[in-house]
Amino acid sequence: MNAKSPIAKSPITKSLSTDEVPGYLADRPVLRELVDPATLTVSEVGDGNLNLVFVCADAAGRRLVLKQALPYVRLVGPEWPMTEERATREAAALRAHGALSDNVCRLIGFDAERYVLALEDLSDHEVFRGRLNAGGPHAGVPELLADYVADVAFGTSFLALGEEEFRRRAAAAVNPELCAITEDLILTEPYLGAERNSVRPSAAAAVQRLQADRQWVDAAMAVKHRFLTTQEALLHGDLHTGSVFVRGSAGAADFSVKAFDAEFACYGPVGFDVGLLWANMLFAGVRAAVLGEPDRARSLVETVPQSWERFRSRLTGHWPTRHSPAKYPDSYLTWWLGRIQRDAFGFAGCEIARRTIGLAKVSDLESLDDAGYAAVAETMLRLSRLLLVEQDSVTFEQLVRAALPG
Ligand code: SR1
Ligand code: MG
Repeated sequence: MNAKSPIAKSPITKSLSTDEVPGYLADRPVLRELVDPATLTVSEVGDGNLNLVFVCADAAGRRLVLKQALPYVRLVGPEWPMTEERATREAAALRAHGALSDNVCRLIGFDAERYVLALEDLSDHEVFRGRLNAGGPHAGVPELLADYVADVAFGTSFLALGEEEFRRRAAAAVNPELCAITEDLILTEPYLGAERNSVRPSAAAAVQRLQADRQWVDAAMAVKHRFLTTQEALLHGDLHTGSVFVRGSAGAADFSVKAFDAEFACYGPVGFDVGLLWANMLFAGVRAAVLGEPDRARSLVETVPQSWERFRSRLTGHWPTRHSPAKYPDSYLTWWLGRIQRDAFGFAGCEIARRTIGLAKVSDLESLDDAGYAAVAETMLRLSRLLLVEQDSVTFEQLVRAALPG
């Protein structure tokens, strides 16, 4: 080999095309047992912000999903490069979470060279945000997501693993590039200003007022500090309603709730996952109120206290199984729950700000006409201030009242 021109592996992984997927599966013994590459129909359905997603179905009706990390952020394009190692981190998180909860998409395999995850097909599910925007049922979904967050919060913490194993797992799960997206988009730009921010004219004055409000900005910076300095458990890291598949309704035999898209997974404060979920349920509730559905709005907003009660009870249920009971008295659980609740209020306030002002907005708000947009944005920005500035004292009653004025 010529020392001056070594045969180097291309730094850019080759992206799969729909035409290449059958051949890709045919080369992989485990996967070709699950779907027949010879009779495959493949469609690329990725509508998220980052990746390629292929749904593969064979003539016998068997299905499999492949998700490939692109070397850039799909939402923006190749001018925003992004490590494909995020797929490796997602695979590790899905494996860890799947061992602790049924409410997460099942990982079937992972190709670490091409950054391709093979995932269970959930085509008979729908994205929760889409269902909420269409006025569909939500009962039981936040509760199962609260169970999921509690199960992984406990199961990946030092309380379940013991301190040494916990530190090993936390070190193995570092996800700096994806955390940087969160730190910028959710925890910096809405407050300090950024070119990527945008709102319609009707919300511009309210945003200017907030960005000049030191209490709001400083509270957000304190929340950012929590994200950067806290390692409680292996978070999902992006638990909004667009990261959840649902099928059927609570009580029905086919009811199913599965979190997916875990590439933002990292060790962090448990309140981050709880808070993102709350912020996105509040968007759904405030939207319903503005669209003239007061009962549905109340029911959606009340999922915030209800999911907290479910989370509290589920975490408390795990408590007797902790690794070293003598080292952690019951008072520790009481303190931790209080800390998680305060964190969740703060992160909810930040997620609301980001989804209203920053990059990667939500269809709950963006699909509304100007009058609807103005009304929802106004309430959501008020909620963001309440959750951030009053993070340590706000009650669920006050939050519900603020979300449903009048
Ligand atoms: C550039 S990625 C933008 C957003 O998409 C993901 O779903 C995360 O929420 C991230 O912040
Ligand atoms: Mg996503």
